[in-house]
Amino acid sequence: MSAYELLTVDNVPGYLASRPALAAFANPVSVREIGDGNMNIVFAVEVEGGPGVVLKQSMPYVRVDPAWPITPDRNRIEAAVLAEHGRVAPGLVPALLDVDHDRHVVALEDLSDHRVWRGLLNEGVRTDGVAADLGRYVAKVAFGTSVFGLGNYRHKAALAAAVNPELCEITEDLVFTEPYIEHEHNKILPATKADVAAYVGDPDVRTAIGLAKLAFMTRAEALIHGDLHTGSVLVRPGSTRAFDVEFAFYGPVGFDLGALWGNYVLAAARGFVQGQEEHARWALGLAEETWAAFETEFRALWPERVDPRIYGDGVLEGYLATVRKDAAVFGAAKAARRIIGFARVSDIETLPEAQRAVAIRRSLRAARHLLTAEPGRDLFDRVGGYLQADS
Ligand code: SR1
Ligand code: MG
Repeated sequence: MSAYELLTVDNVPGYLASRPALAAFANPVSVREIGDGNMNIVFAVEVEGGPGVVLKQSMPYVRVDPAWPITPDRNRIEAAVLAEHGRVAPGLVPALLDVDHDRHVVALEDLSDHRVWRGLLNEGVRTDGVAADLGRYVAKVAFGTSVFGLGNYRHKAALAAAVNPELCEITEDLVFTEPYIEHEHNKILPATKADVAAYVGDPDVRTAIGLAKLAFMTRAEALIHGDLHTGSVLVRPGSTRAFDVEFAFYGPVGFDLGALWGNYVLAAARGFVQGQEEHARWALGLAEETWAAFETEFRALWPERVDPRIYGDGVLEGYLATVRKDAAVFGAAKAARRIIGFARVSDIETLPEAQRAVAIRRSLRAARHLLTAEPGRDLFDRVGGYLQADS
């Protein structure tokens, strides 16, 4: 890989002037580094009298750990997936304004009037409609990029084009392996040592996680987002955008729903330990809200499937049941990795230590339930019970 220049606040104006598609932004009134994710650098560019632009650049390493090499090609994947998700789910991902394959930069529409959803959830803000928007987003992607929406040849071509082994390996390691072994990435509070040991040592948990990892690695259903936690969602009233699609690949649809479910569980765990019961209950209720919107949208798209000869209505029912079971299992895996392994979340990490320990203990019990229970309509009632009880 040849070396390339990284963007800085100082060189962004010159960079903008060098890109024909971005010339309108070449005289910014401000350039700010706003990236707070784990992987990339991000700049917000403000211009006089109109919307600005966001530049996101991938380095050949992980932003939060420069000793960890990783392909900057993730930026090409992000651009391709944004285009495809924008086609099947218009208005639910940021618009792509430019792609620079030499310097691994994507230019995205200015969404500075939006906020990252996780921050709002942490503040106890109620954001009506977002969970349902995301259910629709997952359904449109699940149908539109699948065999059902594309047919056999287009599905295979899309699958081949979206192979993303390095980013998938991060998920395979961080979500499905490291929390379940001794690993330097794991960080465990003294007060939760026994709880973590009970969770990761439970044979039923280990089997469910192993099978989930196999499903993640082999079940190429749709071009999923791949990292759809609440920090990957920008919101303002009336607008929801899923961003940061660099982990996208052809995988199981339940992984995206599970990512949301797992993060709703953590948001609710935070609310309950802080005594914000109403907010916590509302946060946990988002799980069925996302599911209902997903199911309704997927059912609405079903009549448009390319090949109804053998993909009859029984297949629809069976597939939806599979996706719901997957979402529960992946949701557990996604919640547990954030409280045992690398890449923690502010919902839990910003709690005082005593509350953090309680939230972790309860979340692990909730995760075990998600991993092992039948995912009936009472699934989150039971999860809510675990999030409020200490034994
Ligand atoms: C190297 S840190 C990787 C994590 O950050 C991203 O947000 C993903 O969640 C990934 O697991
Ligand atoms: Mg991200």
